[in-house]
Amino acid sequence: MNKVYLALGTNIEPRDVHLSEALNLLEANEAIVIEKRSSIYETAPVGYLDQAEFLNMVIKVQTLLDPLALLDLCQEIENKLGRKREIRFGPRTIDLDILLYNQENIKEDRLMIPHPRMNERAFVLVPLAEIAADEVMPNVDRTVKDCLTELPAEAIETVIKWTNNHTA
Ligand code: PH2
Ligand code: MG
Ligand code: MG
Repeated sequence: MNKVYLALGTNIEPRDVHLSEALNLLEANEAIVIEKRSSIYETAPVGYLDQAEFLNMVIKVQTLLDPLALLDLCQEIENKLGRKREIRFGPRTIDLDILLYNQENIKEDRLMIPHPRMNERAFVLVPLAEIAADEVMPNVDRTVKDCLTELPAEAIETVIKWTNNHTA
């Protein structure tokens, strides 16, 4: 079995429905078991600023899929949920990113693991630290918790636990 962390992000409504559908589709795959999930966070957009706020979360999965097969599955789920690739870093119904795959460092045309931008992103490190604070990032040999403390407080403050206030 392989231990993997995945990040989920969405900023097109209904955002919480897109998260649940992505989790259901992952779990429907017999080669994947979701072991842990972080809280859902509402986060300010990073990279391309003129867009709506995101919901982000991180999950831990056990899987028999190799990294590229897992990437294929993630992209298939993104497509099923109506993902359009228009603006880089722009609005999306769902984004599924592989953050860590065991302790492997992978550099292929289609896939880099650890995810190349995760260390700078509070919307990834805050939920990841909630479920995996002591996990080591094999590209920098430091724990998630340590990487998180290097981010500016202003960035961490834009990542806020989200609760669904919209159900009757
Ligand atoms: N994803 C991006 C670009 N910017 N900002 C937030 N807050 N959350 C995201 O998931 C996100 C982003 C590209 O994947
Ligand atoms: Mg992404
Ligand atoms: Mg992506």
